[in-house]
Amino acid sequence: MKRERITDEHVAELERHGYVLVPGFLSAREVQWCREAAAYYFPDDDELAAAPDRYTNHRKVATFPFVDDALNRITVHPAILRFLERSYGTTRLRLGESTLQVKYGTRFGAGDDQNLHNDTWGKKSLAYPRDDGLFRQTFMILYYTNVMAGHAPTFVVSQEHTRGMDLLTEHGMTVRPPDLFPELYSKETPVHAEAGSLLIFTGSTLHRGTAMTAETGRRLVHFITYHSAHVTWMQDIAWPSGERPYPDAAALRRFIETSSPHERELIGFPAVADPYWDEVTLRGMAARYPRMDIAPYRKAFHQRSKDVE
Ligand SMILES: O=C(O)CCC(=O)C(=O)O
Repeated sequence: MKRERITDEHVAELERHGYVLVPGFLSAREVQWCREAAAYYFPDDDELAAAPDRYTNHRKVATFPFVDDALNRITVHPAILRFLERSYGTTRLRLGESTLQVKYGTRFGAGDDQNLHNDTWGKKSLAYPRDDGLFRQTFMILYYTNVMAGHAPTFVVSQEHTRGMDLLTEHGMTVRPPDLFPELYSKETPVHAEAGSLLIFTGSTLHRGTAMTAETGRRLVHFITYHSAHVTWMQDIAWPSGERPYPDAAALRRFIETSSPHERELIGFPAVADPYWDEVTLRGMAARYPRMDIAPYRKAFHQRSKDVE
């Protein structure tokens, strides 16, 4: 049997510290594909230096579904899904976020250091969060460039120093500024990661992003977040629903057409066995997504219809 890319040792470290780095999670080829796919959105730093006027106000983030499929496939990477299924004890998972971000060296201007914070609330949550079992949100950062000192490493604080700490400060904040919490900053460590490494951390783990301090170069990372489908009160993505003029609507259609039923479920698409499927929705879906294999949904619907006869 092939060894899992995210091993039991990684999982044990995640439980102990609240974070774990998995070096070499992606192969060099996968990293190359993702960098090439990211070129659709962001120039590399030499290109930016050569033609800065062309990139005035250019975007620094891009979100799923991506125009180039390599980044969509990485979002549902089987090794990530197997790790999550083992952690949650279910295959019923939901994608919370898949966002690409770039930072450039100081020759293009200074960036910002974040304060230590936790992400338990994700981007939004209707309810007070929990960071255990089915309620946990799992956060991941895939590094597509080498992120060493000067290249904006993520800083983390091991939960060995923070376990049991309230998720909110007395002022109701998830953010802990250095003047109020200097002892936490004395415990933080930078995550130095080679391209292809994966950082996994839990919602209650204190961490922060930092600015590039190197003059040249860029940092390209991919934030991917999942939670169990049980947790319906947090972090859903607003999908592009019209075809035009949005290129991401076409990208979403392509993702749906080329994915398995299970992969579609990860973004909230109705499952094969869902009572949503009937003659009308089968026809509508086939028209909306002409290249999608509708057969598994049709088969399950006919089976259900026979069962009630
Ligand atoms: O970019 C990073 O290394 C961490 C970013 C982060 O913590 C955030 O945006 O909340």
